[in-house]
Amino acid sequence: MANAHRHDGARASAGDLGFDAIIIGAGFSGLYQLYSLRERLQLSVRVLERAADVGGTWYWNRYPGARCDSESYSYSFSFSEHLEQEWNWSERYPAQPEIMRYLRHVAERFDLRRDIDFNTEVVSARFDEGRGRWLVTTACDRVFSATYLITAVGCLSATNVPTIDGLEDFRGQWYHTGNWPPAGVDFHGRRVGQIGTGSTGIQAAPVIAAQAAHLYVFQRTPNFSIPARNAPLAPQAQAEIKQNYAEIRRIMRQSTNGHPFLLSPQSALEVTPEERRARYEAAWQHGGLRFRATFRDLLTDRRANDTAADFIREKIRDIVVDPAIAERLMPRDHPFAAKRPPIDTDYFETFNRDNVTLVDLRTLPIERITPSGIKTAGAEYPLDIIVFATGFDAMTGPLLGFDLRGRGGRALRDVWAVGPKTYLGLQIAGFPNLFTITGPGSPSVLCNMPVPIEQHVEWITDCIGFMRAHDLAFIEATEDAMARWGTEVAAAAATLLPEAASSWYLGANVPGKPRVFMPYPGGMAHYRGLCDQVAANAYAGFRLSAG
Ligand code: N01
Repeated sequence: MANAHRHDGARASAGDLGFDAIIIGAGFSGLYQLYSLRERLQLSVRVLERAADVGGTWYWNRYPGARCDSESYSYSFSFSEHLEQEWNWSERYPAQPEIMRYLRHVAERFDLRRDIDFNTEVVSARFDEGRGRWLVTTACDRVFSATYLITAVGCLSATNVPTIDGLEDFRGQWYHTGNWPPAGVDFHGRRVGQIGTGSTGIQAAPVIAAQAAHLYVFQRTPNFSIPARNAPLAPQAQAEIKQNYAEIRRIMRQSTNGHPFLLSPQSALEVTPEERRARYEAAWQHGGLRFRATFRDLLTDRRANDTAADFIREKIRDIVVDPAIAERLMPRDHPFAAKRPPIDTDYFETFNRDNVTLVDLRTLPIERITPSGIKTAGAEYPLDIIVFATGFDAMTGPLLGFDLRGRGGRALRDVWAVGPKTYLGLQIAGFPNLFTITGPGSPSVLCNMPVPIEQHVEWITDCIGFMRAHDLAFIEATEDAMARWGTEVAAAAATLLPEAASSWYLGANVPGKPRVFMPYPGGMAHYRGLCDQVAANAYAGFRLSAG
């Protein structure tokens, strides 16, 4: 507790541990926010983290095949040139253990651990109007107080285990991919049922199939997927990346999604069919999320999108030997990339294996889980292990997972009863001095995550620096600004994105969750410009007061 009471101690009461800032979460965002507030503003900061180590989502998502879909060198911090130059990524896409090594390295290199409490789950945070401070309580009844509360809880950290009758009677083991046992799971000789074919399921299935006696993939919605084409990063490639980092980062900051490539300026409809096919083929061979950038209008024009969707369906038909299985794997109910597009290593190929069965839940849904397996409307599948690759209560789930209360004791759960409302995804009216890193209403999950994370952390740090320089005690989004921003997010979503009816972007994957398009789809570069303008304009849309 070396830093306790260093600054705001006088305002902390005897019964709590007082800091300038409390950060909840020690993933990418919590680590960088800690570093920024401590090193740039010399604040006293405490990070509260429920896991036993740093890592955030990567700590929990240890499932077989877990690997980042962003290219490794771009899925990294840009704030330290030394860090960039000293760290070597071994593969094109980093696997979960490598990302954990990286984040541990960051924590040690910048001496961050001394300000983090691990195994510390926040159960409530409320704004004490009398003292003008946040009071944060943990599961072990420790109470912290702080001037600023910053949530760094991630967008995909609240797991979604669907309610299926009979799960409690299942005699085998079951796991959710987002809360995977640290010791791993041995699938050898086991009959495994995997529910879910999102990015996670698409990564996990080939790895599980390689070990299991038999894998049953329970698919409700077929998904588009592009080959990742993962490979080791040769020393020469690593050296080139390091030499060109400044330029790579420049492109990432200019891009729509924070990736190291730009969207093509051309429409899919303005080239000949031969040219279009050649472009898609080249992107397919190159692999990865870049496929989505082949033409500028894949997310805005249904006819353009159809050309990409047709191409991918054709590939599925080519790869999967049994035409009936291929047909069942072909997505037809949503445009390509309207749901977050997965990238894969041998996903469609997996269905050519003798020990893999595709169970199509669209025609014969799951009826219940029995003591010995899963029963659909068509058959009963005997299983030893069930893997839930069923995703997350995304974006709002992590913020509503503890009792968060602002002015007048108003609970965030009530304020967001019909869907999340924020200003810029950074603040909520009625919750002074609370900042939500990559909150709903910011580009967040539509991007290569370290980019929106760094942008938010730097904006928040500048904002707090401004407040302290001008003797301002409180900052709070106005209701007006929040309403205007909500309208702007909805307007920017007027693309093909909301057409994916079951998408977690809309909250549609969690029964009863309000259907609101949650991330801001206006582009990362554009959003950064808006945030900069707001700051330059003395934080227009926020109410700043001296207390
Ligand atoms: O979750 P998802 P995810 N019965 O919600 C199915 C990021 N990520 O964990 O589509 C049967 O996408 C559901 O079916 P449907 C990435 O942003 C990143 O895969 O709702 N099925 C769907 O198939 C990603 O988008 C990386 O009909 C049920 C699946 O479960 C996000 O995390 C890797 C069901 C859930 O798919 C979430 O991906 C992995 C039920 N009751 C993930 N309930 C990297 O970059 C749900 N499903 C490494």
